[in-house]
Amino acid sequence: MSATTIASVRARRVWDSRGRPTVEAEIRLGEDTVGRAIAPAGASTGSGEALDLRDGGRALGGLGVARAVAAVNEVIAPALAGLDAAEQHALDAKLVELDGTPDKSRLGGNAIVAVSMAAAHAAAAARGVPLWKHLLGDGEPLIPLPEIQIFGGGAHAATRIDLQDVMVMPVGAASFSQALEWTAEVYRAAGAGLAANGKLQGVADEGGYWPAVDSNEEVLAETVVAIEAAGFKPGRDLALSLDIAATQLRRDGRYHLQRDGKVLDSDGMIRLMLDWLDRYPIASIEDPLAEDDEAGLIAFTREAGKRVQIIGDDYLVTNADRVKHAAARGACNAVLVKPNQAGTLSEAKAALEAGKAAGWGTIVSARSGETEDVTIAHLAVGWRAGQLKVGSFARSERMAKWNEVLRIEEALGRAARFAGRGALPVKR
Ligand code: 2PG
Ligand code: MG
Repeated sequence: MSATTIASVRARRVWDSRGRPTVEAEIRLGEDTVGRAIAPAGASTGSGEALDLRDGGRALGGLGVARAVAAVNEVIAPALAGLDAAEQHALDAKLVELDGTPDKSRLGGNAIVAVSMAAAHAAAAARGVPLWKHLLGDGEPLIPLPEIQIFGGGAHAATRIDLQDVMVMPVGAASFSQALEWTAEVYRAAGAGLAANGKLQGVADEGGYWPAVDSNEEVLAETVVAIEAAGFKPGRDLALSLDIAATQLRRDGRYHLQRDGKVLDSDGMIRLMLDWLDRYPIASIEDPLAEDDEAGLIAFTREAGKRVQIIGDDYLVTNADRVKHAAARGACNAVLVKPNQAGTLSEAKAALEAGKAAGWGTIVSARSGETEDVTIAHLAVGWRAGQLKVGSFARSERMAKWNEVLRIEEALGRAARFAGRGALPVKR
């Protein structure tokens, strides 16, 4: 028995930021070392993601997690007892083997990811080091450039606007702490601007403003105005970043932009994005085309891949093989890394490493359904991702992550290296 031998594994039902049930896993090593983690949940999911196991039926809208909790307590727990929590690869391989399905639908991606992350926390606790340090190995920690939502739309705001995330990246900031301070000013200015025009309808799922605007483009303009109103230079200090989440817009092979009254084919979407790139200081675009529109993603990357970061989310679903395939074909130049899309930390890390090997940008990301769990803050630093996407600058399930990175940056002191603009795969 080593200090990192797993004594017990158990799960419980807890609740996420949308008030929906989710899985918390707890791993005990010896008497008093505990690692704990909670599964997040997406709303705009890619079809290739690991599947959450939900109970179905009428209660809780079918979203109950009794089966996923039972999968941990009855199947995973006995199989993991006695294994070494510090051997993440072996442990994750065991989880994959126990599940036995390609999409983790037997035990549930929610059950599996909670256990995989809890094991990492337990191993770090046993070593007496923070999780980021446990994950880092010999490398130098890297504080990520944040990507922070100002306006929320799409599946996170009843399609009030079609664009899902309109975000800022504080590319000119010298530290994470400064990046957050600048964002706070912009977030405030954006809210005040909307309220003054009678266009503020509250906040969307990730804490970004829910805007009552007449067109999608209006939120791009509003964001630029907010950056200026806060006293910053758009593009130089803070750049725009968009998650189009285009899979959600595609029906019958065409893209439906309801707010603009437009139905576009792939070329039309590409032309629209290129036009926005010409007229707005956009540093990053995620899912500009749908997950099944690979030809469109290749064409857009050919046109714009030298001037803007192009992130694959639904198309890549945190899968190393998909990243390699996309890199070989010239689709995208960055990968979003969501641990629960893959199901285990090892698989998520493999996707990130595949992105790095291709010279891509790598962004560790939260889901729209989140909790107080701050694992991703540590993954971003310890895996040297360079970028972190968490949602907006409001609601504590978001702020918990931003604040955790602040603590890490402070603890590192002079050794803290902020990735800043250099984290983008495109220098301009
Ligand atoms: C995304 C995420 C976060 P969801 O699309 O990148 O914004 O949303 O978790 O709903 O997939
Ligand atoms: Mg996305």
